[in-house]
Amino acid sequence: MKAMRALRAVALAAAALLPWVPATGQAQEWRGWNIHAADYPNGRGLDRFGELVMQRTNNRIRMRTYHSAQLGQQDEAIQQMRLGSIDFGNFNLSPFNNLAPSTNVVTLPFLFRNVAHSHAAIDGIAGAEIAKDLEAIGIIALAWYDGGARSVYSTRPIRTPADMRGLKIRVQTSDLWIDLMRALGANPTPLPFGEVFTSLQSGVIDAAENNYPSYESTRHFEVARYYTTTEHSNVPEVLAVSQQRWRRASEAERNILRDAARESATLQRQLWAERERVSRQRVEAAGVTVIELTDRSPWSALMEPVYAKYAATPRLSGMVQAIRALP
Ligand code: GTR
Repeated sequence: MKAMRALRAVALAAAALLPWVPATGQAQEWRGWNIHAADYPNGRGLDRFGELVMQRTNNRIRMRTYHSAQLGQQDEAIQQMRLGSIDFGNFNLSPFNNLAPSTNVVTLPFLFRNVAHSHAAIDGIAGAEIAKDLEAIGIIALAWYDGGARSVYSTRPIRTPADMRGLKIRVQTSDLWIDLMRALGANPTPLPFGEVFTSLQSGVIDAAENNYPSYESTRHFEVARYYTTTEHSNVPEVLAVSQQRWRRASEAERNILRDAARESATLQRQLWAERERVSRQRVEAAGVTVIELTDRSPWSALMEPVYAKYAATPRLSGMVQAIRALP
């Protein structure tokens, strides 16, 4: 009897410890989050990441990505990653703005000169700082996806900053985004991505802002027929795993995860460039009016307060300077 009880106690103690034991031999199931459809460049990147990890761990880590926001909207998914109930995912960096200070820097309007400049920043100095801030909130950044140039789209034509006055525009959940739109005279409303279509349709909002692929894949273009190439932000995206999983991974598994993430980012970036072209063609073919801006200086001139507020500390203003100094 005594022996049995002792055995049971040992078994219970072992079971309590189980989640913390590096599971070298036994298979694990990892759940991945994706806001977009499976055939979107980011969905293809995540699926590649999963395949590579499964192959290289001989299926010891089984990766399953839930596409199309099946596991919830972005802000919830970030919380779930922090708690460890979602194991990996691809996130835009703006929903981290209120949680991880350095992500504000790469959200700042008109910071990047072009795509190559944004890649140089996020693959270098900016990425290193952001990875530190994300780790502090329980998220391990492994690679950076292209987030594309974001522009304003609306139910009415927008040609100058004056046209933004009073415009009810959807933004991501981020104080920076609220201040950015206020600096343009607009009336920003934070809403989940999945609610933008119906909110445009019902008139809760008049406008939103995103890159061509998101504007097209969500069919927002059917209800907001004017796309103005403000290209006001080029905020990158992260491919990340939860710290809970990371802590338990062996060094060999971490290397596999890092390499697979980088390879998936290379694929995502290639597919991204192509998808931007295709999405633009699709919305134009569907009769959208694209308003091309050639001079964005009247827009960027209004952004001073946003820089003053969100790049205020020496660390963040130093990042801005270092990014600007990149060739
Ligand atoms: C997309 C991005 C999503 C999400 C969305 C949004 O460009 O890929 O992760 O952030 O924008 O505006 O909510």
